Amino acid sequence: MNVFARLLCSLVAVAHVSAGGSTSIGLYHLTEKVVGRDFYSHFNWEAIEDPTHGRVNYVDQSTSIQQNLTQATFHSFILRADDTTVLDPAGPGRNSVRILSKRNYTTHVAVFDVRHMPQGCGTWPAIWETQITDWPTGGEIDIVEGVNDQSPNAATLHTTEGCTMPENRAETGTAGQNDCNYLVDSNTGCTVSFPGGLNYGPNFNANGGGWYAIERTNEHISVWFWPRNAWYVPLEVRLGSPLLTTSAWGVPAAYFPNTMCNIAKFFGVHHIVINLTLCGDWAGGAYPESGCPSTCVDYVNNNPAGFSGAYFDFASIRVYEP
Ligand SMILES: *[C@@H]1O[C@H](CO)[C@@H](O)[C@H](O)[C@H]1NC(C)=O
Ligand SMILES: *[C@@H]1O[C@H](CO)[C@@H](O)[C@H](O)[C@H]1NC(C)=O
Ligand SMILES: CC(=O)N[C@H]1CO[C@H](CO)[C@@H](O)[C@@H]1O
Repeated sequence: MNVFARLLCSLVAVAHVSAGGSTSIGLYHLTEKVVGRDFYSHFNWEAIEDPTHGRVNYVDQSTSIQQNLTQATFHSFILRADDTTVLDPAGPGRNSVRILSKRNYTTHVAVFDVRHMPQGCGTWPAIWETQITDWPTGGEIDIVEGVNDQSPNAATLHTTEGCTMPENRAETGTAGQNDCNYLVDSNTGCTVSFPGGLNYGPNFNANGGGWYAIERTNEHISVWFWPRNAWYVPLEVRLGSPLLTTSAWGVPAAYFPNTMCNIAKFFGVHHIVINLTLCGDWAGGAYPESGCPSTCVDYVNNNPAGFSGAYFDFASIRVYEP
């Protein structure tokens, strides 16, 4: 039996146990696989005003293709900021891309196989999920997010009032604020910093990236990260298996249980969003302490070459549903 067949057998065995016995060993099926050119049909390009006031100009799909801001091959999808243009300070910001999944999800697992993430002063990349309308009603789940190359990655929930996280919970990361209410401390959210040095920015990239995974159910929201060369990457994740359970994935980096937060109430029908903004509320606000030169907006305007590493390279996104 090859490794795949063995894996399927063990998953089927788990499914039988769960059907006969206790409730929550969820079995998920692959319902969406996004590789290379699939990104063009599975996502909408959002040429919108940056809601976080960044020094960016989000372009539409044809512009992004024409300017090489997105590029697809059989096994890769690149999404980048412009790295050739010196900007007119009075004109629009640096061209970049924000994409929104056409499909929507409630209970699901999503696995993001990322080879490279945007790096450089002023960058604020994010992979996240939200309801399209009425934010913060419907909630927001940030899976990958950071600014100005500052490690580590943080996973964060943002909600309306009434969703908080217990002090002690089963996660390997370090919790910051535990109130997810967007009105507390200027929308800090309930946030968890990931352990280890390979989950964000230049070190993530130098290591060949890795996998981020989210599981959302009505009982909990969990986020994991595995560096590219880690021995403990679950086989289903490494192989992109058509079936999986998260039961053997170990303690997540970030764990958000429903004990003090009615997840079904605070989180709506979500879409995946991938965006790359520059400066703005967070990256701009944190810029002076980042060790980066000049001011954020001046740096973005005048240093196109500083953005040559400001790109995502996705090997795949796989979404699984019950
Ligand atoms: C886009 O990339 C192609 C192939 O690498 C190149 O020939 C072309 O000049 C690039 N276009 C722009 C606008 O950079
Ligand atoms: C979610 O997607 C389904 C299937 O495409 C669609 O019928 C439904 O209207 C969507 N729901 C929301 C809230 O966007
Ligand atoms: C400009 C833009 O789309 N910004 C969004 C990028 O991602 C974060 C999530 O971490 C959102 O909060 C921003 O609104």
